[in-house]
Amino acid sequence: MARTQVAIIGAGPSGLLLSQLLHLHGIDNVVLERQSREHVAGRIRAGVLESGTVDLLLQAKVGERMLSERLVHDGFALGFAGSSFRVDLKRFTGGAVSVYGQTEVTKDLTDARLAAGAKLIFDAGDVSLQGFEGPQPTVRYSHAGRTHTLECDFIAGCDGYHGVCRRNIPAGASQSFERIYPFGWLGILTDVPPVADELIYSNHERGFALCSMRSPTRSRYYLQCPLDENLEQWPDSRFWDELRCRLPERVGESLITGPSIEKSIAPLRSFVVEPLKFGRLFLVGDAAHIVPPTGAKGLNLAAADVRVLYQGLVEHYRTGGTELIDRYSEICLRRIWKAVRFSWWFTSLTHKFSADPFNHRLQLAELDYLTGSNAALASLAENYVGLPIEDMKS
Ligand code: RFL
Ligand code: PHB
Repeated sequence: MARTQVAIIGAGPSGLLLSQLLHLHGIDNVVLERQSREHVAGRIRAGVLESGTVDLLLQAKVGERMLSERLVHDGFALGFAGSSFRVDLKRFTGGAVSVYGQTEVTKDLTDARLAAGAKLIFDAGDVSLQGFEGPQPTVRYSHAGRTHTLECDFIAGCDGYHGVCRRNIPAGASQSFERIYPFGWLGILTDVPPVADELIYSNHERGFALCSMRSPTRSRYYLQCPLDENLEQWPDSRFWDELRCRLPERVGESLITGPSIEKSIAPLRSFVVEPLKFGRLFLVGDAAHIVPPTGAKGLNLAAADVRVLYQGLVEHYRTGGTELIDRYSEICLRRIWKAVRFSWWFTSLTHKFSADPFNHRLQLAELDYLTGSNAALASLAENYVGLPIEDMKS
């Protein structure tokens, strides 16, 4: 039977980053991923990194390409009532965010792990967990037609919202909180220059739109759409017409269009499970919580969980202490709920929830208040760039 110190389920950003940080601290780990390497590399998701996430990637020694290719944004725009208002992140926080795709983060981490000879097993099927309530957990999985058992000290459930780890926590030992939004995001990726130098979050009576980017020549655009929509209903020409219509006129006029190279629909949800630790099983990232993408918090929250867990495990293997790993759930949940609140609020402010014009008027009033109040803008900016990293000592 094989043995490792930490068995990590899932090779998304949470699992790969945890694996890399543990490795740099001499802690042996194995990563089991259900999908192929190509599948994981092809997923287009997040685009905005908080500076705390950037720092953690640097600590993990995977930041070199990010530092040279990222776009540093010290502001973004809110579009509403036909015009556009710039939120000056630097003025209100002294900080900024980095635009660098999750695809690139995952690639940098995968390359680093494989170069270091990591035990990173793609196409691992039928992962199941045993014994994590006691001192000696095991993980079973199938790979290349054979069944394997891995003995370990701890299991990190980094397997996303649809993974198996969370479902292993016995009923009654955890509580989950969920809000499903009555719409999704239709996203396209396209090799045309972005419509503006910074992101634009646009509230429109036909629904929300977001202009984002991956580089000076690659744009990422999103439209709020009904949940039951399918991609065939959205040829590129319809997407561009609808996007142009939902942007402030001056912005829409300068939109450069081109063929999409990826198109997908994602549902929106808020979800939290409590606690995040059960015996020797830890839930990390999307396995434990989901936020709607409006605040760009999902990947950043996953990185924040990883920071707490790897430090706790390093402390444990150095001193035998369990103080930090015992408080993993409590420390992470404080940040998680604040991000859940912010993402819910930003979604509520910018999306169309009903045909009732009363709701739209309330949103416009709030946007008018927000953009006229330094206190409200400071609060938005502070949350957007990322709240301070938790003090783990108190
Ligand atoms: P992931 O990325 O879902 O990775 C989980 C991995 O586990 C594997 N897996 C299994 N492996 C083994 N056995 C099993 N039984 C398994 N079941 C699943 C999966 O194949 C996968 O490889 O979770 P992780 O690592 O926690 O990372 C979380 C982030 O991916 C997510 O929070 C972000 O993408 C959310 N998000 C954004 N976050 C940001 O911080 N900034 C953004 O700008 C941002 N934009 C977005 C987003 C998410 C979006 N979608 C598609 C929901 C934009 C969108 C459209
Ligand atoms: C993205 O570029 O994919 C992106 C940017 C900002 C968000 C969500 C997604 O809030």
